[in-house]
Amino acid sequence: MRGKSIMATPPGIFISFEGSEGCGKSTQIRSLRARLEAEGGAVLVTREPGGTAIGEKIRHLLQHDDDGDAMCPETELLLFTASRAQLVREVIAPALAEGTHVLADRFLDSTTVYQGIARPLDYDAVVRVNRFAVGDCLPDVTFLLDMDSEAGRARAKAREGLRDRMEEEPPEFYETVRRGYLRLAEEEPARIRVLDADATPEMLAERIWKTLNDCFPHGLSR
Ligand code: T5A
Repeated sequence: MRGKSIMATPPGIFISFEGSEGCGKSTQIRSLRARLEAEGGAVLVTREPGGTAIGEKIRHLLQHDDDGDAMCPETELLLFTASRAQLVREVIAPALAEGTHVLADRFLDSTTVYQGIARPLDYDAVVRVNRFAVGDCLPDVTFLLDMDSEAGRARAKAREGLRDRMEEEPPEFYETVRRGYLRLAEEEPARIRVLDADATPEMLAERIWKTLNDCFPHGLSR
């Protein structure tokens, strides 16, 4: 039982959210955070790239800095995974160890799909670099919010914001991303749960909550 001083604190649950641009990850993370906190859970939200001082600098270079235009795919891969390596050791692993649930807005599946499938890089090499960066810190559950990639981009573009280099690819790139995610979900159906992101935010939130309760029938502590 959580909170008994004579017992070790059970680790938090690690939940990642994946999908192409504008699929609603941040919206669902906000809902789930509120629900978990209402149940008394401690919750940490992370976003990638970023989430540490080093990671935020990498994020700027990867997404917003005009110097990033010259970036080759190998450098892009190493920067995304460098940001994640720092986030895992500085933030995610310590939080899980003290019993905090972690909700990650993107994690290693983003790299597998964007760099390993959509970019012209060797897939097996990307998987190896990915695993090296995170060690044994892997999500317990991943929600893949799946929707038409152009409809998702239209949602994302409707918002004002900084220039994002990663959102300037041709439509085929994002279609490849979508198919790549679905392929991963077929390979790992126990971890990656696919949800139709065209549903209303409220319906999606209910499906996420039900799935989590099915995955952790004895409560959201272990
Ligand atoms: N990347 C990232 C890599 O290439 N490799 C990697 O390893 C990693 C980690 C990150 C970029 O970097 C790439 C992938 C990305 O290109 P980002 O700035 O973090 O980019 O942006 P995204 O992750 O793409 O997220 P977005 O902020 O664009 O979208 P979200 O969080 O999925 O969506 P959200 O919740 O902000 O919603 C978008 C809009 O849709 C509405 C919301 O109100 C909002 O206006 N909305 C809905 N509308 C209708 N129905 C629903 N169900 C809705 N849910 C939300």
